Amino acid sequence: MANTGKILLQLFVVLLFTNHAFSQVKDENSQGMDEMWGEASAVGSALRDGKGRFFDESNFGMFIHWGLYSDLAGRWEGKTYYGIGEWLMNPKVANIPPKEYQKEAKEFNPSKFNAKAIAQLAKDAGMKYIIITSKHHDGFAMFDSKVSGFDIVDATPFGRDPMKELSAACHDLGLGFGFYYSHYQDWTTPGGANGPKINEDGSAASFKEYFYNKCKPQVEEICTNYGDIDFVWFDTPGGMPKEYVVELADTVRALQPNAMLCSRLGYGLGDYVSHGDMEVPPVNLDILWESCDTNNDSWSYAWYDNNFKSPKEILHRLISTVGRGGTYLFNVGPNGEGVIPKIGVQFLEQAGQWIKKYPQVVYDAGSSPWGHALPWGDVTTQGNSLFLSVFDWPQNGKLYLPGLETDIVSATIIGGKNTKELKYAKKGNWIIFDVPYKIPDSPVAVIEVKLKNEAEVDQTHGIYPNIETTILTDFAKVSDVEKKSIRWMEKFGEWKKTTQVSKWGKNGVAEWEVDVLEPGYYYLELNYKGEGRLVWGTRTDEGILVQNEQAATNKYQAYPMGILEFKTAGKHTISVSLIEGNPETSSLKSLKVMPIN
Ligand code: JFZ
Repeated sequence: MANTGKILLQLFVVLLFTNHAFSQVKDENSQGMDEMWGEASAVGSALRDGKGRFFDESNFGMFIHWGLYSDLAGRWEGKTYYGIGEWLMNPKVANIPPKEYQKEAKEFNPSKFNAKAIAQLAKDAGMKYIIITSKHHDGFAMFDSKVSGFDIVDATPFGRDPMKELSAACHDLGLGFGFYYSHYQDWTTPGGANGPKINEDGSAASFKEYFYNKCKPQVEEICTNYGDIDFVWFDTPGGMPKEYVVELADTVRALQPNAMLCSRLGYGLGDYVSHGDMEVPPVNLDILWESCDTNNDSWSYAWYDNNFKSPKEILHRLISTVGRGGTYLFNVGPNGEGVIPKIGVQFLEQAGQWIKKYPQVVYDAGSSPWGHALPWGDVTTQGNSLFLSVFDWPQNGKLYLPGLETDIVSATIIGGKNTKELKYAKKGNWIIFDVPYKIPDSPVAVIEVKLKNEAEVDQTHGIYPNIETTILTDFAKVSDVEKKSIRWMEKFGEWKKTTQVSKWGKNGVAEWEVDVLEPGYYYLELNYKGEGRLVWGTRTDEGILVQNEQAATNKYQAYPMGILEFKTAGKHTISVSLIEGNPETSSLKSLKVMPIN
């Protein structure tokens, strides 16, 4: 892709991540969650100034959600509330009155908290820094705060400052350290967003009072009492008046000039963009950004939540994030005793053991010249070397790579004693590597491809002879339709996001260019939602038409359409149109092309 085209695409993608286009979840008592988030943009000078280098090179950090809610563990008065645990007291969840919630502090005694063990886990997992919740939306300070009695030292039997211990442990191990701080929302402090509307004395509470009596002085505390910090991670600024955001940013920059601020500070004043969808974006972004994700389903500990991401899944999301040009901030949730659940610990340690063998794949690695994930895995780079991380090892002894235009010097399976030079051949726009039938390393094998020069790649999506290809509408050229990004919650607090094509006009079409290695028959599936039964037509530039009717529901789902034939190898176009169905509500998400064997 030409550079300007690439930048425009990236700009477009950044715009998609701002909240304005998204449907809103409204609530009478409090602002909708979408409105709270604010925009996702950043000033973008941090890397030029050198300040952003540590963030940019690390590529992997630990996020920790830990607070009073961790002790409640997703349960209130005997009833379990599923969804993100740190929102337990919110009216949308258990609706706990602030006074009653505050009383819970007396029960909170995380006596098994071991800062050294947590910092060591981060290090063993291959993470370079820790960012932990100093105060979440519930208003409870997990540090020694002189400006609020609702903090872990004053209000609990524990009486220690775990943030002192954790910041010290990180500094000792050479890890970076930073704080999450909910600057706008404070659900137990009068005047905080979505907090009590009246003060103790019955007078009307103002945000100004909350800001000057609690928020700003606490931010001064976290920026003063814990040595040098590398991050301040503010959150959910949507609706916060700009003057306060500016004042808070100035406060942090004066006290901690090297701390990186994430975009959730608000008003584009952060140093890097934070995406919060527990997801890896589909397209490379050429800005400083991070994807935050969690190791199970909730951010904070919940007693029932053991849906931990496997070591392979952790590595896949990490490497794909790095492949897209970002940094992966991966969350764990210690419980009310201060302990991270065992399965989560084991999986992180296993992922870390793999990273120790392949540090060059992750740290300071460049993004994928393909600009998007490949069906078998993802690509990261160092100089003229490509690292192909193969998550789905081929069964037929061939690994296929489309679009590489630079000459290859060598291709080698790396990873200790399994090192093996590979034979390869060129066919059309494709490189075909001869690989062993058995996966050379588990859970992920890596092939280093040394190139003569920096990689030049034709980013066209390939149609592979041995693995299915899913192509999102993000990559479609469209006309006479609406293409937009939407997001929605399934489980409470777990956001899903997709780009969709809907509002089909008379000539409405979504079109993809693909590169076919082997002509022949392929199954075609479309992923869509809508009402009733829909008829879709899929055409190729060779005059092949696959037209079929299938059901539709209000959730995205894949449906088989039939067999698509490519008569010749090489570049083709695939165009999808809605033939019958409600043109407003019929929405297409992606297509899938699968080899038949
Ligand atoms: C926020 C918090 O409300 C949540 O409790 C957690 O701390 C998470 C890391 O951040 O939730 C968000 C905020 C923004 C997005 C998603 C979840 N977002 O922009 O997609």
